[in-house]
Amino acid sequence: MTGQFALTEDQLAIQDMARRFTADAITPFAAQWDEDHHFPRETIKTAAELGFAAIYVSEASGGIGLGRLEAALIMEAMAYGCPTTSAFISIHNMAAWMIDTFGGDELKARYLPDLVTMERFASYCLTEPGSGSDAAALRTTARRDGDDYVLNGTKQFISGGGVNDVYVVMVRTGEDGPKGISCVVVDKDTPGVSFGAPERKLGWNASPTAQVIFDNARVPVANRVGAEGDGFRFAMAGLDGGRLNIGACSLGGAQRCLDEAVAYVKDRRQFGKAVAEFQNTQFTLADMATDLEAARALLYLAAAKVSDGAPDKTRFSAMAKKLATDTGSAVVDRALQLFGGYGYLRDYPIERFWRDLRVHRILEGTNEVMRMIVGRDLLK
Ligand code: FAD
Ligand code: 2MC
Repeated sequence: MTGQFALTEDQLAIQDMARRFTADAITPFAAQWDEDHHFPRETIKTAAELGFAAIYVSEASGGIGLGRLEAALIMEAMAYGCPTTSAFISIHNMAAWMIDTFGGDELKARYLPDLVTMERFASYCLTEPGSGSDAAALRTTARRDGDDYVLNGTKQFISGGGVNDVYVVMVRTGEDGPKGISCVVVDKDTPGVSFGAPERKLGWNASPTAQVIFDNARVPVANRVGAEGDGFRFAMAGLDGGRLNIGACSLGGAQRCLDEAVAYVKDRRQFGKAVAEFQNTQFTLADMATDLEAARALLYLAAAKVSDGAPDKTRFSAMAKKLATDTGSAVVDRALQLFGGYGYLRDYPIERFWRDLRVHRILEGTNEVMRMIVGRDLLK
């Protein structure tokens, strides 16, 4: 990258720091975390020491106050070792950013000091059993009773459900549709809050996923983020950044598999020569690298737009999430093919990335929803 497309010295430094952290603390252990379904709490807390728990939380609130491109660089670097862990940290960042950006001073003072250090971990709770893509149809209610809200309902597929300490929850306080939704912060130990069994998944094994269930859970009105009725807008604004990060996690994971494939085909011999010498191999690698760079370029542009608050930021975030996650899966799949049967074995990292990246096309808005967002914006 040169000229206007070059990363700055500061961006290169943060990327280098994230890469070194990944090489030391994530890459050597990620396969075992996947195998054991181990949630690497201590490693994630170490990331917080580098500021990675509050990348775009303001410095006034204890964050490192960086932009979305810097966040993407960090997520991409950590996903080179483990996309699941990187995405887990992204979700915490999204929740912390929502409190910092839309919360009042008292709420921020109560929650952010522990979130920026990851003394406490945060989840983002939008999805419900009956409302996934149609998120504005959510039915978890928060009924006002004096100085409290009383919450009833179930959140589905919550990353960190049951292990995290703080839940940023979208609830219905008013009419049907997006305008009746508010956002409240709920502590894990609130009476009436319980969790479903950990979901058994294809991938993302290092990241626990569970239902979060509210049964007459009393939450102080003071825990509301911003005004009543603004919760859906906050949730969507959070996802503008979250989707960039998920895209970046796909890029990082796919880059790892491309690098592994380049090394493998030089070493593996068939028909008396290295697999790298077949033109099919060279063309496949060329396509993988080209597609990855194209997706990366769009993602970095979208990240700059979200940082700048550009009018088309939501459309660009959706386009970048779709392209990066589709491309990431396709690149990893081609890497697996180049490994032949060995790519299918757990002895090599490719199959783990194949499983982990698959869900990026579904969560934080399916890629069909991303196309809906883009299409609507083009036609409005
Ligand atoms: P559905 O909405 O039922 O979709 C089913 C299919 O229909 C999809 O292919 C979808 O694209 C398609 N479809 C739906 N509507 C349309 C349409 N209008 N046009 C065309 N196609 C359409 N959620 C959270 O809130 N917090 C989390 O931390 C979280 N973590 C997750 C972790 C994992 C491992 C997983 C699997 C999910 C997680 N989710 C989380 C939920 C995730 O965001 C949803 O699964 C996702 O938004 C899709 O919702 P759904 O599963 O209900 O699918
Ligand atoms: N930023 C700010 N406001 C936004 C926004 C954004 N990015 N997107 C929408 N809004 C506002 C919008 O302006 C409107 O307000 P107003 O009427 O005042 O103008 C309001 O929100 C409603 O928006 P829509 O009319 O677009 O709502 P609709 O219900 O038609 O569709 C859709 C919204 C489909 C885009 C949304 O439901 C969606 O993103 N669905 C996918 C759900 C999803 O992404 N879930 C992810 C869960 S988290 C996860 O998976 C994790 C792993 C953490």
